Amino acid sequence: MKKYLKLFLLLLIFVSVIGCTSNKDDTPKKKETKPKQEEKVVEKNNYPSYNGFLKVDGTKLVNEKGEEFILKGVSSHGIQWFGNLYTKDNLKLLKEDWNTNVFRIAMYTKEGGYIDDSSVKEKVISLIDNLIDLDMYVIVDWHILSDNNPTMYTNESKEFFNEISSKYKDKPNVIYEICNEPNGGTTFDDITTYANEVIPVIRNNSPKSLIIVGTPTWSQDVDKVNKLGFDNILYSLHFYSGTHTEYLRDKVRTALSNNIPIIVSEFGVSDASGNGGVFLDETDKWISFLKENKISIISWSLANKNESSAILKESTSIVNDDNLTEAGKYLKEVFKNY
Ligand code: DCB
Repeated sequence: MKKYLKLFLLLLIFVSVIGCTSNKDDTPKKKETKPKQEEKVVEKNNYPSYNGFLKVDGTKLVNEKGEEFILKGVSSHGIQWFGNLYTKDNLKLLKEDWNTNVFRIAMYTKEGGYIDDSSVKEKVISLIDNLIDLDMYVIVDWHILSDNNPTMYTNESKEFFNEISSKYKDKPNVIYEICNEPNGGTTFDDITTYANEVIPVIRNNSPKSLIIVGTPTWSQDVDKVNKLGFDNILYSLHFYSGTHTEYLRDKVRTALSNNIPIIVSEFGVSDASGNGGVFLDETDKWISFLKENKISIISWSLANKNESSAILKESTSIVNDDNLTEAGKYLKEVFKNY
């Protein structure tokens, strides 16, 4: 026993001497680089429970405390087609493994969407409930597309947003995108006419809610925006890397210099059809530009359709690494580092 005690004491002395000599070295130490974390990248303070209602401050998004905040996440494809993919488990994977804090619900108005079949509203509500449970932000997107001018269904839109915004009036999670992509010659004046009808309906129920407004030419003409007379509005810029390049980033630069707050509520690594490519070099350029300007990003789309913008391989349904397409693998890394 004594022998062991002696050995132990010697060891103790040895260790403390080594400790002292190494402490004498006061040259700055290299920071330890943590091993790259593969899964579970949940960032503290990244979710609605901490940040509350988001606000627009100049061209930046801030949380309830006035701290800068960035939304990052994935958009659904049309919920009338791919609704079965948007399970709570998949949304949880997007939060925990992809480091996203928002999910966008693309509720098409035409093409079998809400105007054609109002029962898709029930899917929207159940998705919102799941996202609130998961402590994520959720964008409710009135996904106009073939109905190119939002004034075509102003009354239906008011009715829909009235119901949703009164149901979720106290929930900072819920963000309203009132017209996805005006196109077919729709002007910003048309959009203003529509917005001036719909925004007061939402704000009457939920005064602090954040609202996203689409811009002409499939939400590309952010340089043509004349600010609306409401607070806490973001204007959307959508891009598809195979089609939209530096000239569209120039429109963003113009908008920012006009003090227009921007969100990329939809982007794809494909061309503008949702297919072709993928165009990862051009997307890299977009992402570093947007990150530099602290602009929020939402990618198109969580689908298992045979098109290059879809993040899941055909006939798969769970958002795990085995099932990711090239777009999926790339986008996961984008969000983990954004
Ligand atoms: C937008 C739409 C979105 C569309 C994607 C890709 O449209 F917001 O709904 O998604 O960008 O085109 C695609 C799906 C397809 C589906 C098709 C119709 O990926 O699977 O068949 O919607 O529902 C854009 C964006 C940009 C331009 C044109 C469109 N552009 N567009 O620059 O010309 O005509 O759909």
